[in-house]
Amino acid sequence: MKPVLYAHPFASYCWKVLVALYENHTSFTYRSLGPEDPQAAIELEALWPLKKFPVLVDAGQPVLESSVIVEHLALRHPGPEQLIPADPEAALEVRFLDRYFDNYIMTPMQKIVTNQLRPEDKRDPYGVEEARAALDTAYRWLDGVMVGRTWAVGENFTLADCSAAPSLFYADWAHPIAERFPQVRGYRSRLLARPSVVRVVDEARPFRQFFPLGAPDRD
Ligand SMILES: N[C@@H](CCC(=O)N[C@@H](CS)C(=O)NCC(=O)O)C(=O)O
Repeated sequence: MKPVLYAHPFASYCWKVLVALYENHTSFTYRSLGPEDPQAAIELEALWPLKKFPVLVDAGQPVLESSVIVEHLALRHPGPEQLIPADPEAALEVRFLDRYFDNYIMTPMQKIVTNQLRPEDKRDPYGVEEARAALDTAYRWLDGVMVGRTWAVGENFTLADCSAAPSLFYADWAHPIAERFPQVRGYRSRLLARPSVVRVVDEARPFRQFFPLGAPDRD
């Protein structure tokens, strides 16, 4: 039986898993969490009361959290792209960078975006200022790391790149990656040229009008 993915095409954490699925041409059933399938949201809540997505159901078992889903796919549905290296030391670096993109790029990016969704009198400009400063620090550190690397941990595309793609895509929209970070800008461009990422970006295009800060006319 094919795994079932509850996800939305515009949702950043869903991209992480979709990129992994597309990298390995893994067959799955896509339950899109939109008005066209209200039952999908009901099922999601029954699977995961926190209602966070993506959620994968494989062989009848829910698999929760995007990074764990990618690890699960690598174990149960391996393909030509080894998204978790066999070498345990290399795997540690991949997992660290996956955490880096989630915690230090995605989280401050989401702070800026969700602030915009709040009623005007409930916004948090100081928190947004802090998030922008945190992103600049995260870009600066990553700029040093990416010198001489094609992908996050070297020459092979991994889980860390699956995380980097959505986090750098949307972070650059929320708080542009400055020209003084050429390695990060170059890495983002390489990610956006990767066929699996081209596919998720294209699938998300119809929803760009809903980007709370206004989507830029690029990418
Ligand atoms: N740590 C979770 C984060 C998932 C997450 O925050 N997903 C967003 C969509 S990108 C979501 O569920 N948003 C709806 C909500 O927060 O209620 C993961 O890695 O799967």
